[in-house]
Amino acid sequence: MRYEHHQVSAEEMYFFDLRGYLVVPGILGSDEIDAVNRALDAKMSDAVTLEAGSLSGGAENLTGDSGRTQITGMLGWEPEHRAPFRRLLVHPVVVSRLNAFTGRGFRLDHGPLLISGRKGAEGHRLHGSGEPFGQSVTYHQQNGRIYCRGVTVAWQLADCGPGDGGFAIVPGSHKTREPTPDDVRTLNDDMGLVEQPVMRAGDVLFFAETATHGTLPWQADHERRSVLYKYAARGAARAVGKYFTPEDRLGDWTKELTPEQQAVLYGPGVHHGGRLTFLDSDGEKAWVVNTGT
Ligand SMILES: O=C(O)CCC(=O)C(=O)O
Repeated sequence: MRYEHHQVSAEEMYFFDLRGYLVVPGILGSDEIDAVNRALDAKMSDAVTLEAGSLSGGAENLTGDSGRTQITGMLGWEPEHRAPFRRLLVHPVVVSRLNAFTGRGFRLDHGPLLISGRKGAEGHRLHGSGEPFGQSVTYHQQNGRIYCRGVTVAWQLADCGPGDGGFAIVPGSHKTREPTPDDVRTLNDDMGLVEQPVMRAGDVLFFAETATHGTLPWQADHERRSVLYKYAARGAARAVGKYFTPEDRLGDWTKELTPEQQAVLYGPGVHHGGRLTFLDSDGEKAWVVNTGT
C-alpha cells in the first residue's frame, strides 16, 4: 500500500472504506514511543485491572486469567507525564486522516484510554455492527466523501505480532445491514471473518466504531499497550454530557492547552455561533482554521 504519511492517499481511503480500519505504520519514532511509555510507567500504580469475565462475557474463546488493565485521564496529568498525550491528541497524521474519515470539525468524544494486559489477559466480546443502526457511530458515504461518525485512533506502544491477540475486527462489517451472528461476537464460529491486524510499536490504527470489533486474549510474553482516543464527527455524541466548552466539560486545566488541542475538546453540535475552530493538517503540522459561523 502507498502511504503518504502527510496526507491520506487514495489507497488509504480505499482501504478504510472497504475494511473499516486502517493501520498507518511507523508514525512514532523510538524517542516518542519511549516518552509515552515512560509517562505510562510513572502512572501505572493508578491503573485499574478489570475483573476477569467482565469483558469476555462468558465467551469461551475470549476467556483469560485476568481482566484487562486500563488507565485514563492522561490529558490532565502532571506536565511531565501529560505532554506526549496532548501531542498525540492533535497529531498531524491523525488530523489529516480524521478530516477525511469523519468530516471536518471532528472532536474527541472520550479517552484517551490505555488498554494493557499481560499474557493471559482476557479478550473483549466483539461489539459494534451496521445492524442495528447506531446513530452515534454510523458509517455514511456520499459524493466521494466518508462521514464516519465514530472513529477510534489507537496508538500502538508495543508490537502486536501474528497470534499475539489484542485488537480484532471483522473487516467490512461497518457496512453490513444484517444482524451479526452471536457466534461471531464470541468467536465460537467466526466463519474465518475475524482478523487481528499485525502492528508494531509506533503504528497508528484507525477503526470505524460501527465495525464489529473487540479484543482477543493476549498471548505474547510482553505487555500489550495501546492508547485509544475516541473521536466523533462534529454532530455526533457518544459519551453524554451537558456542557460545550472544553473548560466546562473537562475543567480549568484546558485553558492552558494550545488552540489546536482546545479545538477538538468541544462538545457536539453544529450550530455553534462561531465559537468553534476546525483543524487542518498537511501531515507535518496541524493548525486551526476559523469557521466563521
Ligand atoms: O483494542 C482493543 O482491545 C479493542 C478496543 C475496543 O473494543 C473498543 O475500543 O471498543
